[in-house]
Amino acid sequence: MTAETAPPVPEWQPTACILCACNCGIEVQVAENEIARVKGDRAHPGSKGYACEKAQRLPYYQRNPRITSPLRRRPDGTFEEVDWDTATAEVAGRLAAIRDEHGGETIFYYGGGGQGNHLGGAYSGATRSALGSRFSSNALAQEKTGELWIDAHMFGRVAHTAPDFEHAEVAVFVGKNPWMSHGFPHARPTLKAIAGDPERALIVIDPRRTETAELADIHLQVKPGHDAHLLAALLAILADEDWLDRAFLEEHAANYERILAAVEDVDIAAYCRVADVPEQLVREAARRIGAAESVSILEDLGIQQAPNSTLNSYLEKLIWALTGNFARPGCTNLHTQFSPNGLFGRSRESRRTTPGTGERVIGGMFPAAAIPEAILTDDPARFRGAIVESSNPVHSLPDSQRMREAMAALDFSVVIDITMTETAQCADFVLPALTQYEKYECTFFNLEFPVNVFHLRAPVLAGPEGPLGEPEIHRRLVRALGAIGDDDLDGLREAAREGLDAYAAAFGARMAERPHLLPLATVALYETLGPELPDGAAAAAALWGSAQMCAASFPDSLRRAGFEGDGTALGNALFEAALTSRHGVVFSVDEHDANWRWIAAGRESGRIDLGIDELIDELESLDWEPGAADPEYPFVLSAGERRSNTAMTLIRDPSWRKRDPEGALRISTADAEALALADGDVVDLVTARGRCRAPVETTDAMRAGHLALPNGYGISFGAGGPVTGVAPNELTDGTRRDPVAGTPWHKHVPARIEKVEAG
Ligand SMILES: Nc1nc2c(c(=O)[nH]1)N[C@H]1C(S)=C(S)[C@@H](COP(=O)(O)OP(=O)(O)OC[C@H]3O[C@@H](n4cnc5c(=O)[nH]c(N)nc54)[C@H](O)[C@@H]3O)O[C@H]1N2
Ligand SMILES: Nc1nc2c(c(=O)[nH]1)N[C@H]1C(S)=C(S)[C@@H](COP(=O)(O)OP(=O)(O)OC[C@H]3O[C@@H](n4cnc5c(=O)[nH]c(N)nc54)[C@H](O)[C@@H]3O)O[C@H]1N2
Ligand code: SF4
Ligand SMILES: [Mo]
Repeated sequence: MTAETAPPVPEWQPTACILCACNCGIEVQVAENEIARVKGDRAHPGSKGYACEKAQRLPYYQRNPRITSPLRRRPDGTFEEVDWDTATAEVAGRLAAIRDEHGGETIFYYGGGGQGNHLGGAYSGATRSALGSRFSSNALAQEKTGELWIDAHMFGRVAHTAPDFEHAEVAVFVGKNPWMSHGFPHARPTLKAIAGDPERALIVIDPRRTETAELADIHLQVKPGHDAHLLAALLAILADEDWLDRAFLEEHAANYERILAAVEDVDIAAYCRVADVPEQLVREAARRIGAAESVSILEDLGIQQAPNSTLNSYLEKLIWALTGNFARPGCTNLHTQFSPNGLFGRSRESRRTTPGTGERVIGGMFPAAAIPEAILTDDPARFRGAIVESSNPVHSLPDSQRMREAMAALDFSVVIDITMTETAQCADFVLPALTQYEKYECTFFNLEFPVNVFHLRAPVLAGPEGPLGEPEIHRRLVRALGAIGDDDLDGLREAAREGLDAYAAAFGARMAERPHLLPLATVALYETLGPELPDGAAAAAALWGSAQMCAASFPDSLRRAGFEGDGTALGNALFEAALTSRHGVVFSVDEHDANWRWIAAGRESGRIDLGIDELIDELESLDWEPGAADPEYPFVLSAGERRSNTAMTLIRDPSWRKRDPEGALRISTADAEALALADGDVVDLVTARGRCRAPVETTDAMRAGHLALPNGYGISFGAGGPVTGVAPNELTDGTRRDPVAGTPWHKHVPARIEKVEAG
């Protein structure tokens, strides 16, 4: 082929990986409207070229079987296609009827974004407000609400922390396997650097010898569900051997007397024994932490979805707090946020409680595991309508069977998704959305310190006819609900044409004049500023409000990142940079002193509050066997382990997995021998809520008595298509959950195994 006839080499286009919350910057080459090649984006200021192997499999996300028309359920249970005008009018009408008869608070909202798509969720606030809906939730209320509740208690207003493993002398992971699940930038190179440096140490607390534990200097192979004992013993040793930073506590902490006394009362030997970890090894870990110049700690699902989960988070945070590993390089730090609602800034408990169960609502999030109970109850405030967006709760909430019953008991439900999910199959209406490579998108998981990054992605593929972006879906619903009047937005578009300064003035004045528009602001921005944004970026209009909020909350941090101006001008500068930086933009840079200013801004004393009486009570009355042993179910099952071939339910084509297509049940070599099981043998896994069949993988990395099933399996490839592997929540029980935050014990499911005889 000559140079003239060779097809042009497609250019590399910047975007991001959406398969975990790291959202590494990537570049893709597109051929025939498909992602053909993927590589890490060196120009991305956060990930700087890093991407793991999963990013290579993103084309499979794009190949999910698509819904291309709104679908309405017929009386016989099947779906029929309807046009958008019919769909919008009927969905708005059905939800409005529930609101008018029972009150908007009986309509709940679930989701609003997966790992990388939070822009749609920003617009959903307008729809919810138009309906008077007050309860919402998402996956965070199955994992992080306990931790967020403690953060809010400790810090007050700016209340979410970032570890700094890049600079930490000692890194500790509690119920977290970052080699597989990531969770912080450059996870694998950072872990290797720590493991390879004799001056630094890696400590892992996990019942399984995970890929991360393989690299560790110290692995505390705790008995499942006994982290509270282990962490309490570790704290007791730190106190007993005088490793606490008393000067730090004196200067910066409050209310630590009672928790210190409780920790000092712990019987170290007995607690190590019940956690089944040698006391000497726990002492070694405590000494390594105590002697270190800097320590960073990260907890995750292994304790957040297990007995005592909120107490575990409290004890985990006390490790760095009592040793003064805060507000310094290599330690825990607070961080800025660029998001529409201060995602983690409002993590306090609200005065609302859940209908039916009366539980806490933390950070505005309804305890996800309690949703079926809040539907299947006689409480007059019970949920009757649901909007589910970018989430698959029938698959991801505990007890799928009960969630299906709950969906069927609703007066009306609508699902907004790209594909026919398990949840969509239970809905009354399904609205098709564009994928994250066909529209403008962004993530609000910007959770880093001292440098924080925001990335607006532009579409790289053309979407099919039919699906819409979520901002447009919400605009139509809000308009159909009549929440924005004909003259409400008059003149704003003209102001936008004059520039952002004129727009800021006009928009501010309109909101002050008509405060009922404030909760509808994202849709108002989309309709007035949106059309004036370059390159069809109307969906990014809501970010103008986020940028203003970010500038108002963190002006010094933005200035250090190079943004200039005061008031709305500073926000405008950030917005323009976010809009035009295709590889992501550094929006804030901080010094470690900022931590103390942020605490002082929300709390006069400027101190970290370490006393949480409710959890100290729980510690003082800790059971030896949390989660109650039942002889009928002698094993503890971790239902939903992260492996290199899992990505929640983002990819449905089973052929994306080159290994382990069925999702093996991991079992210890000792248990396998006792049950005469070999690799590949098929077993029935039985719990109080279900029975599932899976092949086994025997391994000496598991503790005896512990089993693990992967997450993300057990979904169909297209509605009615084949289902591969076990859906973990066919086995779990939503009533087994944390008393403080309601987080379900997915990692601690009592189970038994029955061997399936060949043939
Ligand atoms: N490859 C991949 N990566 C992902 C995801 C994915 O689906 N696939 N999902 C993303 C999401 S949504 C999240 S929230 C994160 C989760 O990331 P992780 O929390 O790291 O993931 P898990 O594998 O579910 O659980 C972590 C560890 O908890 C351990 N564990 C089980 N029981 C106990 C216990 O009683 N005590 C202790 N200490 N540990 C226990 C397990 O052995 C496991 O190694 O991963 C993200 N990254
Ligand atoms: N047993 C057990 N259960 C668990 C866990 C466990 O470890 N064990 N882990 C829990 C955790 S930590 C999490 S985070 C949750 C995850 O559970 P969910 O929050 O339900 O998240 P996903 O499975 O990622 O579902 C994302 C949905 O978004 C859709 N989607 C993708 N892109 C778009 C888009 O651009 N627009 C729209 N509208 N939709 C889109 C996908 O098709 C998919 O249906 O599961 C929880 N459930
Ligand atoms: S670490 Fe997460 S975001 Fe980064 S490439 Fe891997 S799966 Fe994608
Ligand atoms: Mo998660």
